[in-house]
Amino acid sequence: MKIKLIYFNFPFWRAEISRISLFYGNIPFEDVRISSDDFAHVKATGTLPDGTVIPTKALPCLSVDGVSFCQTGAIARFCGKLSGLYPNGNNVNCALIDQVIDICTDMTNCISYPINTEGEANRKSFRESLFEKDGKLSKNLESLDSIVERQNCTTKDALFFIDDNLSLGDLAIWGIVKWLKSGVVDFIPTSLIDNYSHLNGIFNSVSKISRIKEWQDKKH
Ligand SMILES: N[C@@H](CCC(=O)N[C@@H](CS)C(=O)NCC(=O)O)C(=O)O
Repeated sequence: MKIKLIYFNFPFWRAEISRISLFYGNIPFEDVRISSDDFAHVKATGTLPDGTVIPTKALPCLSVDGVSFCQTGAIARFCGKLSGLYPNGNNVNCALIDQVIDICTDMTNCISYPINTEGEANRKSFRESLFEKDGKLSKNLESLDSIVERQNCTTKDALFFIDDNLSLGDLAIWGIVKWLKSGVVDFIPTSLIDNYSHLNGIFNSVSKISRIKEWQDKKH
């Protein structure tokens, strides 16, 4: 099977969940990182300059033996099935993981500036509204934190979302927490995520895994 994972050259969770899943599972893949010129070509034609189809003209995109598909969740599940990080046969655990990926997607979408939000002051007040008491980001973080808490893993040494084992659910949470801690999201304080102890528990457990450290040493 010839797998190409196409994204930009940065470690955002939408791509990292699948890149790391394949790396963790020792599944060979081409880690394609495109330039802004290549992305302009995608926007204009729906393909990369080498002809690879990008069906939604947005990334990530996975090409498997010449068949391309987009959407973070679909790609992550495909990669997770290959690498053993998405359950095979336990539909409840699959749905629990899907729920996490969908919340991470909602969170990512809610942070994007709405059309016509121009100027520093408007952008600042938009982003600040997200983490007020009932702001969209706060609500998503609270939901995710309580979902992890309900999984009842908090007394274990290492905190993983499903059955004491690493899964796509952990990689999604790790990626989102890393992003919010990194300071790259304008007007969202990096300390915000400190309020969510269960999410930090997962983040710390995943960060300690040697294969994850190896990936970061190589690629970040
Ligand atoms: N629904 C898609 C959204 C993908 C998306 O918005 N990707 C961003 C990069 S993180 C992108 O390609 N933005 C450029 C654009 O849409 O023009 C998913 O879940 O993967």
